Amino acid sequence: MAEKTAGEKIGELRDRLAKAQHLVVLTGAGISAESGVPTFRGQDGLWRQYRAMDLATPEAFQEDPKLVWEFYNWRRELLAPLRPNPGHLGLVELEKRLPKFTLITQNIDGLHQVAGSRNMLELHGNLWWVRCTACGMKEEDRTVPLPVLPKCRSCGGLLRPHVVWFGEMLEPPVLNASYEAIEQSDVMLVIGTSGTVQPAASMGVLAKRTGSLVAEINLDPTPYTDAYHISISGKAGDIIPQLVDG
Ligand code: BV8
Ligand code: ZN
Repeated sequence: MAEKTAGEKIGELRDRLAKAQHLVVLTGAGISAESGVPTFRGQDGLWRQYRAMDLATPEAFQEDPKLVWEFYNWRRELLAPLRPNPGHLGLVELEKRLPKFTLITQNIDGLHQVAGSRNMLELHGNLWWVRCTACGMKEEDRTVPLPVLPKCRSCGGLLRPHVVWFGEMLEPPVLNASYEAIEQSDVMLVIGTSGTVQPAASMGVLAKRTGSLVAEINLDPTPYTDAYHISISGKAGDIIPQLVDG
């Protein structure tokens, strides 16, 4: 049978979404690319001569907190002026129209919140939040740049970015809520993620196993593309608005 055109696949998915009872959406760096946020693994995923993966670890912070904070301050300065794009906004529209909607994001850029998404889970934390390494106090702080080694205002301890580093556990309540939503969903969209970081990467196939229709939207194929029911190749900012019925 001839491969369906992107237009046919978009039409089919739009019709299915219009009837969805509980839509779950997993997003990755690709949905923020059109807002100007460098993706994690794209060529722009580098900083000075470091790879983001080498700095986003507890070991790197232990070894050189100043360097790691310079990396995060660089990202905060880069992201501060950036705005949501039609992809983020299309998800806000879908959330308004559907009986139940859960957004699970790997992104730490906070653009989904700015766009107006409500029911959302941040698997990997948020770049605009800090957490005290001594007393655990956590709060949003959009100061740009933060002092190089920011201190907790209640105990004076060293602050760290409130993000999940490689090798760190995701927060159990966030992970459990994600699995619950996935099991209850009847449709799941997997948007702009390369499917390389666990446990997020396996969430699409979990949804499929628990009976959801799973569709991927990505510029490129990913290791999970063949496992999904529908895979649409293209830009999130172009495709998502076409999925909002009428
Ligand atoms: C955990 C916050 C378990 C920080 C992030 C070996 C050694 C060590 C660890 C591991 C290992 N093997 C597996 C692991 C586990 C590790 C992991 O998966 N590593 C991989 C890389 C091998 N995972 C972890 O460590 C996780 N924790 O497993 O703990 C555990 C158990 C017991 C005890 C202790 C621990 C924690 C993972 C969280 C890491 N933190 N971010 C920060 O950002 O500074 S992850 C980071 O990658 C970002 O959050 C990002 O979102 C995420 C995933 O990347 P993507 O979002 O997919 O982005 P990417 O650039 O890769 O892809 C972009 C995609 O978009 C591409 O496909 C592209 O084609 C597409 N695209 C581009 N433009 C567009 C587009 N699509 C549509 N439209 C466009 N316009
Ligand atoms: Zn403190």
